[in-house]
Amino acid sequence: MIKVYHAPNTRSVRIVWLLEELGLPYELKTLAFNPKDLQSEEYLAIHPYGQVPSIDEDGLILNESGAITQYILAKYGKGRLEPKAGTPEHARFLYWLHFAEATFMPPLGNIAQHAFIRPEAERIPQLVMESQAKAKKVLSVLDRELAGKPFICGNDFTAADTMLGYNLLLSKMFGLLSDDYPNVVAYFGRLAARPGFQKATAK
Ligand SMILES: N[C@@H](CCC(=O)N[C@@H](CS)C(=O)NCC(=O)O)C(=O)O
Repeated sequence: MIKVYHAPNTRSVRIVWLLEELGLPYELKTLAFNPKDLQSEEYLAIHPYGQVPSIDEDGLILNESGAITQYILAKYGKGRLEPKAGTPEHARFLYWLHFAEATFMPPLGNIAQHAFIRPEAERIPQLVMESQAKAKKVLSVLDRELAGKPFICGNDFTAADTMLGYNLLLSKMFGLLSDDYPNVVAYFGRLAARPGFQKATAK
C-alpha cells in the first residue's frame, strides 16, 4: 500500500486528492509543518530536504508531487485522469501538470515565505509585491485558458487539475483569487466541490 507523507494544507494535498479521485487505498503519515517533524532524522531518510509530499510504497520512496502524480497514474491510472499518452492532448496535459509546480508555485512560495512563514525580521516585502504581480499574471493567463471549458484540459477532469487546484487553494488563501479572474474562480469552485478535494483538504 502507498504510504503518503502529508502535512495539512501543503503540496501533499495534491497526492491525497489524486488517490481519493482514483479510489486507491493509502496510508497517511501526517507530519506537523515544523522543523521538529520535517527535519527529524527519520524523515530526512525519506526526503533529503525534509519536504512534503513523499510516498513510500513497499520501500520505493519518491519525492516531488509532479513525479509522484505521474508514477501513480502510470501504475494505477488505467487511462483515468489523463489523455492517451503520445497525443497532442497528453502533451498539453503534461504542460499544465508541470506548469503548476515549475511556473506557478515559485511566486506563491515566495508569498508564503515572506508574508507568513518567516520571522518578520527576515521577510522581504519587495519580494512579496513582485511575487503577487507574477502570480496575478499567471491567473490572467489561466483565466483566458479556461474560457468555455470546465477543466484545464477541456471537458475531462485530469491530474493536471489536482496539481493546479492546490495552487488555487493557496491563491485563495493569499487573497489573490479575485473577481478579476471569473473563469478561474468558477473553475476553483468546481474543483473545491469535488469530494476528493474536500477529503484531502480536511486531513
Ligand atoms: N517541488 C516539491 C516542493 C516540495 C515543498 O517545497 N513542500 C513544502 C510544503 S508545500 C515543504 O515541505 N516545505 C518545508 C521546507 O521546505 O522546509 C514538490 O512539488 O513536491
